[in-house]
Amino acid sequence: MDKVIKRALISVFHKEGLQEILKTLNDASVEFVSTGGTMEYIKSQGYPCTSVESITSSPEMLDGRVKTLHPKVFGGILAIRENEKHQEDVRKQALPLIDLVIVDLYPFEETVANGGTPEEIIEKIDIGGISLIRAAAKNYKDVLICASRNQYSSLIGLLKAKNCATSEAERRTFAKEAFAVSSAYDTAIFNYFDEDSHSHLRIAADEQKTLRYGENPHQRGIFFGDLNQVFDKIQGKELSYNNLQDIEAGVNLIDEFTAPTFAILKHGNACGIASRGTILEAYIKALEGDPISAFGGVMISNRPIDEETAKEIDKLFLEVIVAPDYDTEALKHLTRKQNRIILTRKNKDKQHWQYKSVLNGVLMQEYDNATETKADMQCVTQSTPSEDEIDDMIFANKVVKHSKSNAITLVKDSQLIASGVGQTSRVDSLKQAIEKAQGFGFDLKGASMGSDAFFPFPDCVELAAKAGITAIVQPGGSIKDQLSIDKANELGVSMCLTGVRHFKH
Ligand code: 93A
Repeated sequence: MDKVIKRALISVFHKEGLQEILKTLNDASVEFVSTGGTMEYIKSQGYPCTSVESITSSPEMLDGRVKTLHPKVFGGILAIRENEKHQEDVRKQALPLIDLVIVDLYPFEETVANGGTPEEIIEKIDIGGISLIRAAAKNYKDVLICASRNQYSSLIGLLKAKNCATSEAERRTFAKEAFAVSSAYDTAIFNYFDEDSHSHLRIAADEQKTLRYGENPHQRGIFFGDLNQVFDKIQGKELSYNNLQDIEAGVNLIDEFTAPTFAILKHGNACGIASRGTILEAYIKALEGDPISAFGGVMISNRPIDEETAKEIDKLFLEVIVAPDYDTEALKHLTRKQNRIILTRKNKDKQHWQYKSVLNGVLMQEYDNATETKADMQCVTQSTPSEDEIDDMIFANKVVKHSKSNAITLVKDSQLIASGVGQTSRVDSLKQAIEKAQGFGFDLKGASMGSDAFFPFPDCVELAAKAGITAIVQPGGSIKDQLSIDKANELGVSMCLTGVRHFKH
């Protein structure tokens, strides 16, 4: 049933844009309650307005740091209308029920961007406003929240539609937006306080190393940073620009796995990776995934390399090997070729942010630290995956996360049997993967498949089933998810959705 707004609490930093909202509310006889500056503005527009101070019987204090932070205000927002106990408190404490909260927060980000002093910036951390937003959004069953002036036009539309009456679903949508505002606001504050952690860029500038060249010999390349913090180099030629990129991709990938796991990378993508009881078996299975691409690759192990494994690795031409340690006997084999770069990984610490230059600027984002486990595999098909298939789906999902988009991975028995990466269409990635797997003689019957993003059409499911794949993991989230689910049901394939997309470019 729709609820009608009777009282609105308005506390906004930017006053402009409120006129139509005030008129609409006033026409519906809504009472205005407001903080100092906002109240002055409302009155200047010719509307009556109750001050928050008169409700709380407490003056605004500490230069405005405390305006709305009072039980009378928050009680009036948080009280559940249908709860007898709450209503008893409302009566006892004479809480004025508030049905609509409109807030526009102190402009924290703008103050930082405009080069405000530390004092000015700190004063622009809104406390009361953010609490009003969260309280009203929490009690969306009774209260409508408008958490930013960016929402004024949708608010006007909503208020006008039913003469200031709103449904629970409408209030929930505004509550969702409100939490988006409050979380982005706090993230901006976090980023400001976290500023120091970007100082590694400056530190890195002190540790600067000219590389032989960039991605290609005609491009110059420099590395800013201190590799000695990360690796001990046992031997080998200078690390190249491309080696560094592949090693970065490799260590991020291998850190997803706890069982003995070996990965071989080319151009930032795994061409082979497997988990097994021993690192020797893992290496053999990783190589089997694509013995052709492995040539000249970057190899990463999450276990020390023993002599038997080193003997096998030594048969191959490889650029770089990274492992937590090497047995003395193993090194005798590995160091036979002097150019081979052998690194011991000594520090797994990863910075919080990653950077990329674009359009004469720098893009910065947090690393993709989301790793889905069994609990995240939501089965959406009639057919449910076996325990082995679930393990393989988790494995496929981890590898696809570290493969370039669009990416598809095919996994069987904790071994990558093929992937399709860097394609402009997902179905092409799948075709590539199937063709590769079959080309290397793999039987895809019973294989599991991972996809870094949802399927826009059911064609991938159809192709996968035709090739023998029996379990598929993908994030879901397409408006056409159901088409893929229906197709999986029709063809007897199990499908799990994780809800987490893993694009990588
Ligand atoms: O300093 S605050 O965090 N303390 C509060 O109790 C409080 N309540 C609302 N700032 C507070 N506000 C903010 O004041 C609102 O988010 C809004 O941006 C501003 C409106 O103040 P005025 O109506 O006095 O211009």
